[in-house]
Amino acid sequence: MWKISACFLAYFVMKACSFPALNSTKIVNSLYRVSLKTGTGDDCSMDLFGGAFVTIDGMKHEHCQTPELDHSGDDFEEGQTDTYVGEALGECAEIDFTNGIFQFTVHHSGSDGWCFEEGEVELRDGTVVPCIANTFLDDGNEFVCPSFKLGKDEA
Ligand SMILES: [Ca+2]
Ligand SMILES: [Ca+2]
Repeated sequence: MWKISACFLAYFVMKACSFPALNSTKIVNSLYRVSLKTGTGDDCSMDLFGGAFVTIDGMKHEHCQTPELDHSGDDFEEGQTDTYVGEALGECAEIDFTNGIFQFTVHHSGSDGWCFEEGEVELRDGTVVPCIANTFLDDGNEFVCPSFKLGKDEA
């Protein structure tokens, strides 16, 4: 009998303790990954004088902007796909896109032009939004990549 009561007690203690823990584990559907592919050809790569960053617009008008994208290797070389995750995404790694994203925009900065061939963003819920660009960006040009996926249920 004593054993059963102790079990009940332990059960309720565990229940009581687990509630605050569950509440603090908020699932945020933020940006998980950005991948950008650089094309090949004249002036396609970028070095010191060119850069790129991404802005994202959510279905519920959420908005975020990454810092200038920079990973530990040499970014934006011809034919190379650069992938950015974690701290490289700045506030975009925190902002919650609850209903997914409406579009993302790839922005160029600086005076070294860049061949933006294709890109892809991935949210924490696994939604991947691909974008075929095949364009040349220079001097602050931008390219808008629409998302035709309304949500993971419709996919
Ligand atoms: Ca260039
Ligand atoms: Ca780098």
